[in-house]
Amino acid sequence: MMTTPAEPYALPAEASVEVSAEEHQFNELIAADSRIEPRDWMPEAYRKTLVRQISQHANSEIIGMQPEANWITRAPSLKRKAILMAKVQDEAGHGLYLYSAAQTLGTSRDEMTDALIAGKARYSSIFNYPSPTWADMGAIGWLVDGAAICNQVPLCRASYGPYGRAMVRICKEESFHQRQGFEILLELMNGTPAQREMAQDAVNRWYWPALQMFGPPDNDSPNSAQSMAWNIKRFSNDELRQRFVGMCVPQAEVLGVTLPDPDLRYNEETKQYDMGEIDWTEFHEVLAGRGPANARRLQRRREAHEEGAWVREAAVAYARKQAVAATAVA
Ligand code: FAQ
Repeated sequence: MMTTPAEPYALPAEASVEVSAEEHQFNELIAADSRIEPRDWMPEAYRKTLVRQISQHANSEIIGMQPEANWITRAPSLKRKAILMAKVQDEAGHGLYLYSAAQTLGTSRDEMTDALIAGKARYSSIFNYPSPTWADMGAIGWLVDGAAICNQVPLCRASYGPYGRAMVRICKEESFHQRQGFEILLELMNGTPAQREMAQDAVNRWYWPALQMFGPPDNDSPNSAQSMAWNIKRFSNDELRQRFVGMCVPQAEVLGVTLPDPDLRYNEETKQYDMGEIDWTEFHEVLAGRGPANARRLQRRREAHEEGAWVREAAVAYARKQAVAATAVA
């Protein structure tokens, strides 16, 4: 047993706490900004935080397929349809990498799926908004994937190895998603007055929910401090939100759209954009299940799960058959 003078997570300054050798090693790895792997010992609270964040993230990717899947059959051209299908399939893949990363922490995919379809698990607030027009495909790609990249690039350096490595691939694909959304909006903004109006309307509806994706303000974010001390999160919710707004402004100028915040202005002193008040009441309503599309999203997820039961059964039967065949050969 030994004592550690500098713990990576908050302890009273004068506390002298006995920690086990394995906990000491964990602390050293975090302090050295190294990776924690599934074989390594980790505090239960670290494991729990990761399962919480990674499973919510996986759920978001899976539920996040719905607003765009809504437009696959109605995409305005074959090319647009092919691109949109590829994007929605990418989101399914992201969900799978993330569920796999969470499984390395000892939580089964079935547990995570059951919690999601029972309405007990979180997923990102952003996917509880409807996508009534084609321009929503542009706004989702530009703003939602844009916010996702801003939030997720730092997660490529998350201290938990399987999560950080999954994020590297996810971020590459999200970059393509963001560009395709930007390009849809650009084409609409170069189109007819009705198309320009449709693009602006979509930006108006998605801008504020996209800012809410970064989570509550820092002074109301119970998990941030500990997650940052453990090198899971690298920046606070407000820092990333601010960075995102700074990225959106010049891109909105290129597009010719107006960001729907009358208080948005550059502050020469801080060298950042001051922004208007975010509607946190709306955010909490959506988190409580009372957003515009929460019920519909969960209902669809449940149906898809039930409709896919035969595929799971067939896969299990096939695996059994393969195992029997392998034993027979051996
Ligand atoms: N929605 O203490 P904090 C995507 C919850 S993927 C719902 O600040 P934390 C790709 C939070 O869980 C989008 N809940 O929490 C795509 C916590 O509740 P809990 C998903 C939210 O974890 C694009 C409570 O509030 N991305 O878009 C939200 O330190 C297009 C207190 O919050 C990720 O999941 C929210 N917006 O920070 C797919 C990224 N914000 O668990 C398809 C990874 C907060 O205590 C189409 N996650 N909450 O009951 C993260 O970076 C973090 O978990 C945050 C929240 C930043 C989301």
